[in-house]
Amino acid sequence: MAPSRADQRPPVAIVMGSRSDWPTMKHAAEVLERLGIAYDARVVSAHRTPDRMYAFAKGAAAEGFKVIIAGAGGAAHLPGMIASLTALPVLGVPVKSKALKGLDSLLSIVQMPGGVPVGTLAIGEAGATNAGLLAAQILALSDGALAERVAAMRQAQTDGVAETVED
Ligand code: RP5
Repeated sequence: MAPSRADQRPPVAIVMGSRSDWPTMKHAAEVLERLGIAYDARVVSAHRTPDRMYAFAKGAAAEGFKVIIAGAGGAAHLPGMIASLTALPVLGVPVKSKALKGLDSLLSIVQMPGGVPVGTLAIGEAGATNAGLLAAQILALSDGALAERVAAMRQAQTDGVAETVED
């Protein structure tokens, strides 16, 4: 769970409530790596390490982060609590929980009160992948070279969809 590149201040923070969330959240990291975007991945729990969560959220902008991807499962308060403490865009990933298959995570993250937004993605790996891509698209608004890499990735995805159903 080390930063992907040490040669620059990472613009993206990937935070998660538990190490058990990493198999899901690594899909966000993989997209960022493919696009050459540095990130920092940390375990920050709203419930088990609230002081760490507060310090991270309050200091995130000063650390140089531009976008925060926050994943959690169950009573998934981490993305919303971070969003309450920073003006950086927060993308929330509902991690698939054992008991309720992530529906609890989704509802905990998506039902924010008006005025404190969390951009909520799909449950599980697809949500993490899209969080990474959405973070890239946000950063690409002010980075033309990155915008070209994002466009190339999307085009490769389109090109990879066969129209026929047989090999
Ligand atoms: C949440 O509780 C975490 O985000 C994780 O999805 C879930 C279970 O955590 P562990 O008990 O596996 O550490 O806070």
